[in-house]
Amino acid sequence: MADGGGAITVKTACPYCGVGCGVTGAVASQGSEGRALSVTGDPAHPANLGRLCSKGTALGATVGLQGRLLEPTIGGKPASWTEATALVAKRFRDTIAKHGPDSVAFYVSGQLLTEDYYVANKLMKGFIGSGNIDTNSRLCMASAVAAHKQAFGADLVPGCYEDLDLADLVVFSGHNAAWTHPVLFRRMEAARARGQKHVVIDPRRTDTAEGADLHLAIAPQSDVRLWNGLLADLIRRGAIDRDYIAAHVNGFAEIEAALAELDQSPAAVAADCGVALDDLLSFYNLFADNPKTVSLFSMGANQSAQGTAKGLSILNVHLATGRIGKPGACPFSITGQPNAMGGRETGGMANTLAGHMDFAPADRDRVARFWGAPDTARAPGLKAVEMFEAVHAGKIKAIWVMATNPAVSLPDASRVREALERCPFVVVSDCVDTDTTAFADVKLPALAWGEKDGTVTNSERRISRQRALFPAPGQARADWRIVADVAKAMGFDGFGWASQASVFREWARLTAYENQDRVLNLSGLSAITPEAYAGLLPVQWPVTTDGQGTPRLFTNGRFQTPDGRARMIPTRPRGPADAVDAAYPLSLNTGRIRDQWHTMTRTGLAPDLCRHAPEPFVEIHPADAEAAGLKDGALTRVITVRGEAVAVAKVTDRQRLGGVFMPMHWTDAFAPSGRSNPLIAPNLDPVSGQPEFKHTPARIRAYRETWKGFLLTPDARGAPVGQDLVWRRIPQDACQLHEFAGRGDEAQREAVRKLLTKGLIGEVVAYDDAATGARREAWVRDGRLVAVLFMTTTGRLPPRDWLAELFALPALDAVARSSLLFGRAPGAPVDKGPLVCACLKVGARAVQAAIVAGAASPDAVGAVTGAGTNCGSCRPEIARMIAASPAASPAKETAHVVA
Ligand SMILES: Nc1nc2c(c(=O)[nH]1)N[C@H]1C(S)=C(S)[C@@H](COP(=O)(O)OP(=O)(O)OC[C@H]3O[C@@H](n4cnc5c(=O)[nH]c(N)nc54)[C@H](O)[C@@H]3O)O[C@H]1N2
Ligand SMILES: Nc1nc2c(c(=O)[nH]1)N[C@H]1C(S)=C(S)[C@@H](COP(=O)(O)OP(=O)(O)OC[C@H]3O[C@@H](n4cnc5c(=O)[nH]c(N)nc54)[C@H](O)[C@@H]3O)O[C@H]1N2
Ligand code: SF4
Ligand SMILES: [Mo]
Repeated sequence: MADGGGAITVKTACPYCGVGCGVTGAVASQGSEGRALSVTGDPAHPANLGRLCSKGTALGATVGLQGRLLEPTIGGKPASWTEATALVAKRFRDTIAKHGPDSVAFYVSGQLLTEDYYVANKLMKGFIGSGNIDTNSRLCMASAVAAHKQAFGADLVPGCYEDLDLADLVVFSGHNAAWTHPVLFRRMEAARARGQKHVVIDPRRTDTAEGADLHLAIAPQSDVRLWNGLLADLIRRGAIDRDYIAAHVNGFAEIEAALAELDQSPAAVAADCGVALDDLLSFYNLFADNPKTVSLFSMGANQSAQGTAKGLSILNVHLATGRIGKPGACPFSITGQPNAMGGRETGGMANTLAGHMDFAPADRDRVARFWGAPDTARAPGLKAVEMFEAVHAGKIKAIWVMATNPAVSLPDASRVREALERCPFVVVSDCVDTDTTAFADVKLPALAWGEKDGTVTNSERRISRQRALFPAPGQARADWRIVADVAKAMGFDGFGWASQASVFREWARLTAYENQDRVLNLSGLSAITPEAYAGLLPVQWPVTTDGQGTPRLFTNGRFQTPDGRARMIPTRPRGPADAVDAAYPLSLNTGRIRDQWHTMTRTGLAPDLCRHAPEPFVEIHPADAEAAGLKDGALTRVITVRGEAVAVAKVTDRQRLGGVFMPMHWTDAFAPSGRSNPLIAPNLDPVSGQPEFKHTPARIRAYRETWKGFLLTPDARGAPVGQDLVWRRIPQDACQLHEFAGRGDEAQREAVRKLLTKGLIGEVVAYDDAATGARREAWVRDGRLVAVLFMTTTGRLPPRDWLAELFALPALDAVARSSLLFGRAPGAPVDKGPLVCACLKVGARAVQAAIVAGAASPDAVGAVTGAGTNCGSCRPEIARMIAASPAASPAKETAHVVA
């Protein structure tokens, strides 16, 4: 539709987290003028009611075409679609003919649309006849899926977002919602202002924990003990719902017997979980007193070698108290990716077939009949980590990776890279070059957000439309179509859809096909017309009458088991897969930061999203830092049996003693030595196959650089080849900041300097002081700044903001020129500090100044600076800065983290 000003506005959905916010995009320009897009939250979308977080707000900065894959390539050389499709089809066909269907695999992603997922799964499981298609949701949701299936009979999420408004108590289990599901968190903060209580279970004091009524900083991996202890306590108090259990739940006697194997006294549980008895009792009291409880669980629960047990322990408590299927009461596994749910529905996981049907003969035959595919797989395929192990072992000889970056995001990432290197045939569909496309024999250019068109399902089972805002750039194509073309070229029938609407219709028909008792049923959409599909409003499945969704499941106490009753499954606490020891005494935990999305292929394009946490860091408890001789801000080696990374120490008591935390986001493009995943042990939950990303034994040491420096250039540069450096790239508004540090002598410094300055053209101003090891150089051409290089051995470097901003000027003025080598103009402000508010670009220094001037609440700081007034995800941090600030002395956080 076009508004009065002529801009085209389109309603679509955010491509990031599983909240699934509705977005209204207004395209201001496209084509040869470059793309300009402004986005706002869609007030009519039930998931967000108009709100967006910092990442959603910055979507406009990520739609440029720079760096996009715009044509297929074979062996690095441009190819036509006809050639690329024929080659992929031939190599897969030949491999299958020679080695059987299980010698090939697809590794797909929760960032595909439902239509893409459906087509990829139909090709692999239905027509190639192998179960070898798995999704990155294996790293994310697999444990919750397994728990749901065991307890409810199918992968069903009972609740909806409205329950988060209605609950009196919300428990966050391994869930840093303030950063990872910010729009939902704001909604719960509003409920909290009305009296809702929040309990956070997380070894770290996250921003979610900071403002909560109670934070249980449990020992890593002690969740099962905590939840089982809660169940035992509720039984002791008589606070369980015996009528509900009698009518709707099996297995309670077995649970009681299993609980009796251990001392369930609060004192014993508190000791095992490493929390104060009073805190434990506060939690148990809150739980007993508030029937309207929602227990959110996320990666702190799922990403564990006992992830399924953690999920089941939470479900058990809700089943025993009948807190399920009721307004304001449910266990709630929250999804990470925008379409993790769609993948679980269509069969993106190796152990399910499609439409919540598995490999039981009756299910399998039904799906095979529906597809007209007699060769449909009869057994599950390999799960993600096992899949790449099979590639490494040479059992899988051709793999197609779509919409995920396994060279960065899988555990034991160096081994994954080895596997990709060895694999005879690697196909990667992506929108940009990544650490994974570096291994591709064939690269296929996919449509990106803003171009693709189809459906996604969010955490509350709500199906929303993603719609195109821009025409397809270059030769990029929809993922479903790329796969369908390969299927046709392999000689298979049943892939001839004219549009995504017809793919969706077929998918909806499958969910309804011979459906006696499957809750996942889209029969109300199975005859949807292209026009209705185009205008489809957000709706929660099951949808059995046209246009009418289902907010809550299990409202009648019936589950999808043969007897309709839920199953309580006993769980037993145990330690992490690998215990810490004298050599590796710390537990390495990993996860997310507020403003980056996974491997940074999109959020890394938005300078504003790169300034809250500009470079890899490791959070360390003050006592552990002291023991290792590490100061806040020091470059730190984090070492495990598998690998090593270097990150900036953040010394903080928000981290539990004995543990360290690293974000997962950095890649070769941004900080090759700051990647977390080469360190991670590939220990798996035996039931779900999900890796234990939250625990690997580790040790820390000072990096002890002997020199460091930074380079500012308009273009992005990689680390100089052949040098042992810690290298980080941090995008700025008008240039790229490269920070580096080394341990070599003068010869290394000189070698690095030569490599960095090679090819720079312009008038050079330089300053060199052998005594202090200082080297400062600037290049100016036609009055414009071309590059700036600062190096030092003494540890002091000037601030970066002023220099970085000079790259925006069409010409340097005299003051700027004469101040270049000081790194700062007389009277120019020092750095803004890390960006606290990414939405309104407010730095730590401005927030600090407002606090010093008397702003005593996040609202007051917001009134003065604007910080926190858009998405609000920085409000916990502002509150912390207020609390930490004796108004007179500037707090530590204002120091530039890379100084
Ligand atoms: N900003 C941002 N938001 C995102 C994403 C992103 O990349 N960036 N990704 C999206 C995706 S795909 C996902 S899966 C979600 C994940 O969302 P979250 O699960 O909230 O994110 P994480 O930071 O991975 O982990 C959550 C917490 O688990 C804690 N934890 C570690 N070990 C344990 C333990 O043994 N027990 C308990 N109880 N807690 C533990 C960690 O300390 C961490 O604070 O976020 C989604 N949203
Ligand atoms: N250490 C550690 N590792 C982790 C985790 C952790 O907590 N700790 N969390 C895990 C979890 S929960 C997750 S979900 C994974 C995420 O890990 P990944 O899936 O590897 O991360 P992304 O960066 O989201 O990768 C998505 C890729 O798809 C591309 N892309 C985007 N849209 C499209 C599209 O429409 N089509 C195609 N073909 N490509 C597209 C992007 O450019 C990008 O390269 O990481 C896991 N890894
Ligand atoms: S909370 Fe943020 S990242 Fe998640 S869907 Fe909404 S705008 Fe996107
Ligand atoms: Mo995830």
